[in-house]
Amino acid sequence: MSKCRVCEGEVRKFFDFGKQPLSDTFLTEQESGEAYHFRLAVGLCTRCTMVQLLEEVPRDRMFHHDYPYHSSGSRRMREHFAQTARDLLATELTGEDPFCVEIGSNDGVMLGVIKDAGVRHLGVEPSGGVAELARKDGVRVRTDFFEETTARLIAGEDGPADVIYAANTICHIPYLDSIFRGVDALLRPGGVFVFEDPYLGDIVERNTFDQIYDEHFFLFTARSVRGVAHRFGFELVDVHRLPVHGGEVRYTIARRGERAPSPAVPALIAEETSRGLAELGTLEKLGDGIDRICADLVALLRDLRGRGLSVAGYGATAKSATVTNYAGIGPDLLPCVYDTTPAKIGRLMPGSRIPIRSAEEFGRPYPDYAVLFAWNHTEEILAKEEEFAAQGGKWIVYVPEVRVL
Ligand code: DWN
Ligand code: SAH
Ligand code: ZN
Repeated sequence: MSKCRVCEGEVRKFFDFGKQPLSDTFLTEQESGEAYHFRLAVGLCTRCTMVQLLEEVPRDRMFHHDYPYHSSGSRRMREHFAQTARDLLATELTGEDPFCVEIGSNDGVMLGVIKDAGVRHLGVEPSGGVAELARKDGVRVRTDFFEETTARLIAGEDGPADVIYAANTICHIPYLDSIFRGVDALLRPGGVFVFEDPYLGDIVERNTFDQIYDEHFFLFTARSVRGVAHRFGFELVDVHRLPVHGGEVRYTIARRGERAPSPAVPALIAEETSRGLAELGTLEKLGDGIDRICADLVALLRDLRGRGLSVAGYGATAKSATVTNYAGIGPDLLPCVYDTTPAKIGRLMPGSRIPIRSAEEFGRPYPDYAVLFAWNHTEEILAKEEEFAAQGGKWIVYVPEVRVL
């Protein structure tokens, strides 16, 4: 039995992927296969309904100078964050000399737009390499983990924040108590804490089990977020479903009593209840889908290889580590994966040790089939690589089920 990271209640496991490598550690050919492994298992807190991993990976093993993910690698995500910045500027950053803090600002994709508007800002980003990229664009960044102590230091140096924003970061942080105490120390009265993360409702609906990996410690629902906010004197005052990264929710949180909650909050929680998202039985059914998808994908790859057809992967995503390692897909079934990220090219996929090549080499020559590991960027990638399909190439997707497009 494992204890809930939020309320110390009992966490009941509903799926176990066994030992897994870190999803964003890309070794070179020369480095041995003896990489760090941890047990990737996920469960539901029977008391506060928070869905979470059972084992925590030490944060410095994941988020360090060489963290490879660049948020700006997708055009759609650049547009999404530019729109987010414009919305925050128009709604929350309207007072005199407003101040915006972003937790997990990565390469500055969102804060760059806040900076261009001439608004005071600060990114808090422990991964030094991506923080440096943001600085090169003129974004102010503190290379640090956001937590209570950091928040108090920022409040002392820069004063209170009008908005504290985070995308795809709060679900990465097991120590939510320190986060909320930090937000309380830094947020001005009447300010908001806004964050967006993958939504358990979408993961269950579309079988996107590869959203489960080391960095995604929590899989949130409106109900579980409302609960954790409440514990620390805050209130969930708004929710918005977002189409990015396969389905997310943006949560708006204010100090209790400061803002009236939108009807969207109880409406989404009622929907979650009717779908049984806080019931072990519902979540256990995910497992049937995971095993079926992995078996179908391996069978398809074996069949294609057996017929002498060439297959490659597209997008060395963090998510794909869960798929390749749980399904047992190695270079024999999938000889290489193409990706645009400089820090991944020429290295090996975690665990499976499948070589990664530059996406520029994708057409030299095209494989017969390509597994779209970056399925959350389907529209963007299919448009960019239209020549692949035009020349008879076929895309393989595996969520919500294995399918040749
Ligand atoms: O939560 C997280 C999200 C925001 O980013 C982090 N924990 C880690 C990371 O997860 P991911 O690696 O699964 O994210 P993406 O955005 O699905 O990764 C896309 C990958 O595909 C990148 O390595 C870049 C690559 N790519 C590409 O080669 N060609 C992406 C696009 C759009 C392309 O056209
Ligand atoms: N916000 C970006 C990056 C998401 S990747 C986007 O949506 O694309 C997650 C980021 O969170 C990484 O850049 C990682 O270094 C950062 N991170 C992890 N723990 C953190 C913490 N305690 N405080 C601030 N950033 C953190
Ligand atoms: Zn709990």
